[in-house]
Amino acid sequence: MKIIYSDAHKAHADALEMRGEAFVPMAECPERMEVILAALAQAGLRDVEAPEPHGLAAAARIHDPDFLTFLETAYPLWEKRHGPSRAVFARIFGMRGLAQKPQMDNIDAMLSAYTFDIFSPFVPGTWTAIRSALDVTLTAAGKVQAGAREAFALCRPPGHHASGDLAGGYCYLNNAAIAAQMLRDQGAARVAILDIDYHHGNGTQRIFYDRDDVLFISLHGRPEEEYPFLLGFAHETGRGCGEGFNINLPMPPGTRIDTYLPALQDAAARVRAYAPDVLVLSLGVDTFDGDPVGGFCLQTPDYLRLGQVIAGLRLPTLFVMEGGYAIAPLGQNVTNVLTGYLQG
Ligand code: SP5
Ligand code: ZN
Repeated sequence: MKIIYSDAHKAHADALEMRGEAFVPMAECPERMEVILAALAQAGLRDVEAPEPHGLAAAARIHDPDFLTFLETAYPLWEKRHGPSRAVFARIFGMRGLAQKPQMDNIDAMLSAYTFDIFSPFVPGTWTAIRSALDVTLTAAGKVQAGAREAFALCRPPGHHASGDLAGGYCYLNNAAIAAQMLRDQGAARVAILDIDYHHGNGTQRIFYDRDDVLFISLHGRPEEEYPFLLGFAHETGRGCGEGFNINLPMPPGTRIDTYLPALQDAAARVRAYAPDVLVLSLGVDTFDGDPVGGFCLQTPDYLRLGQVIAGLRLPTLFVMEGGYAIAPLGQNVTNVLTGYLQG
């Protein structure tokens, strides 16, 4: 399995997030990639390649041009106006229904317009890391497009909470969505995105909600009690010609493999019925028992079974890294999905 990876993500580091009433180091940290790489190598998955540099054209197919400018200029604009900061984020959020465009030199207004929570902070290296995740994802997508059976985009920051013009939930660019669109643009008639991160992929859902050429299926913690709260309900099934092509499979807190696996098999059956040319797998392992940000109870060996179900689809598969924050077992959990897939 080709693994695409770049060290450039390390520039997005030392940020803070709110946990309870305190600011703590962000769970979405550079060490995540280190432990994943180490566990992959241990398992013999050593075919690691650097990404090719890509421009922003593929990202612009999904994201608003002013939003891209915002991501690039957020930290420097903040520093110019307010001085250095450990974690730049909004104090005020967009006011519903006004649809005001921010002035693109007013960082306070831009943060209000282009973020939906305080979990996507900007530090000096954030844009560098965002670009590297884009390059990693597009390079891996290119391998699949060129005929590879599978490829793994080992990237951060993750992407599935980000939509066309909103960052949030550790996410800035929606890597998986950009890859899916790129695969469509390069000739795939239908693309399925299967999102197994613990959190609902609200950004990806929103991006493809009105479309029937990209099927989106998400397994996640119920929005009644879990982030992002406002989206991810089972009754959200798509709109217009996209009706029936958005599938949410929410599950209760404490969900174990005996509940999870049938839901995943259900999802796999829906993917099979759709008969896509290619599968994009939003790979989060924050479903792990003991993940500091998640609320499910999957165990390390369970991830082999997840990989086997995905393999059973026999589709060209692009794995794109999303969440997973329990550092010690993270590497093995990710590796098990991939080895389960390779054995399946
Ligand atoms: C990509 C990804 O996994 N993003 C997750 C963003 C979640 N951020 C919100 C964190 C809310 C903290 N809830 C703590 C629950 C402890 N069980
Ligand atoms: Zn997550």
